[in-house]
Amino acid sequence: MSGLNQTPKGERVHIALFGRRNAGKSSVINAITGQDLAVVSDVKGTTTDPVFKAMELLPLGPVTVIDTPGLDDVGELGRLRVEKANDVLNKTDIALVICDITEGFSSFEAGLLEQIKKKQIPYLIVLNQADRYRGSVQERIKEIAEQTNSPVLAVSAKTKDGVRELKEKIASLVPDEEERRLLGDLLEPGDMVVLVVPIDKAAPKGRLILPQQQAVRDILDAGAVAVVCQNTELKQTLQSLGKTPKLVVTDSQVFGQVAKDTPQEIPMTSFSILMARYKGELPDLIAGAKAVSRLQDGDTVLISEGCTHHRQCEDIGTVKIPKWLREYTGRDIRYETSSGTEFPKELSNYKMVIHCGGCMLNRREMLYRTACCAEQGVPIVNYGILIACMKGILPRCIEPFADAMEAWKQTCGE
Ligand SMILES: Nc1nc2c(ncn2[C@@H]2O[C@H](COP(=O)(O)OP(=O)(O)O)[C@@H](O)[C@H]2O)c(=O)[nH]1
Ligand SMILES: [Mg+2]
Repeated sequence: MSGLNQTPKGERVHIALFGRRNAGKSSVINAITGQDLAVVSDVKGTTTDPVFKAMELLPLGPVTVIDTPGLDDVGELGRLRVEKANDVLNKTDIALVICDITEGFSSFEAGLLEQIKKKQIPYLIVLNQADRYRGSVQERIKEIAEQTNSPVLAVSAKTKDGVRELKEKIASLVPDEEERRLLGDLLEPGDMVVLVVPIDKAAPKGRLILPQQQAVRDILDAGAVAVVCQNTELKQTLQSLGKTPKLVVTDSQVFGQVAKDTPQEIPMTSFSILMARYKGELPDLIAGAKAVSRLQDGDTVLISEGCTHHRQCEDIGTVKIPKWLREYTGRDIRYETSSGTEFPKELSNYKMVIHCGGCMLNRREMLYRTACCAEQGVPIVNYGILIACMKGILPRCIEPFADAMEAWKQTCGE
């Protein structure tokens, strides 16, 4: 269990359970994890907010299980719950639709299924409370599978019948995405990468932040060598290496100085550009950077951060970026902010969205946010790309990535 909390939330497969109140969603979670984590209640509608739980789910490994409130509630509270559950769908990798086997599949579940299918989320219909069913469970499975044209499984959260099969089925649903790497795909064994990590007031005490840790790990996984130094030591470090590094990766905040201190022939990029590529589509974000030069006085810009309690980004989003944008554009821009799992649905009032690197969000969520922006015609860019753009060094930072260079030439390079 000790390794459990060490897989960052943004890296875990997110499994969400949906269904009517009292179908047994919370009970099923308890049954598959073998732990009493979720609130089970005889009173309808106890769970009011989606509950996110990190856990080890064999044979799958570390996952985040999301217990959603019952969705069939009426009235104001019910509507709120439905909305929240829809938000959950935007970060769901695998959806389980839980129904009471006796009650079966109604138009309510059908509506839910439609949403899930529209978002192309792998899913499974789980008929729970099989211990209470009076007829043939096998017949019931067949009937509902035909009715829904979907994979169906029966379980009893109470007796644990079918629970092992359910866990195996969930594991088989994990999307087989090509494995994405932060930077390992750019490296050969034996390559050297210099990571520039400034230690300033904003740096957390006693540790490195997530993108830095992940970069070190990915370099090691590639059989390459990571050299970590502060920006103040970069020049000297490069001189003493005895070998030309394959890449220099720097924190965005010291971009300017690092670009100066890194000889032109050494490819250079930033942690946030690596993260943008890892979590989303780099070319889309590059295209978004162009919007900066079109900003006018009085325009509103949304600054969106993926984390709520990791304060290290705060100062960048609320203080530094507005200040730099003011200097760069000379415009009087208005800012609104969003943070955590909240992302506004209505974006048309914003001239652009400036997003953090998204190290706390999963790729599905980042792609969803990018798609929301695209749908409403609002350009989106992230911190690192914006900063590089304002400092005029964006082309250099994306040189290692052909598709991003192409997007740059097509849009920003005009
Ligand atoms: N007999 C039986 N009761 C169950 C089963 N699963 C859940 N329940 C009961 O159904 C009620 C609602 O369960 P709960 O997990 O809170 O449902 P939720 O609202 O979907 O999260 C509780 O009283 C549970 O004990 C099951 O497999 N068999
Ligand atoms: Mg519940």
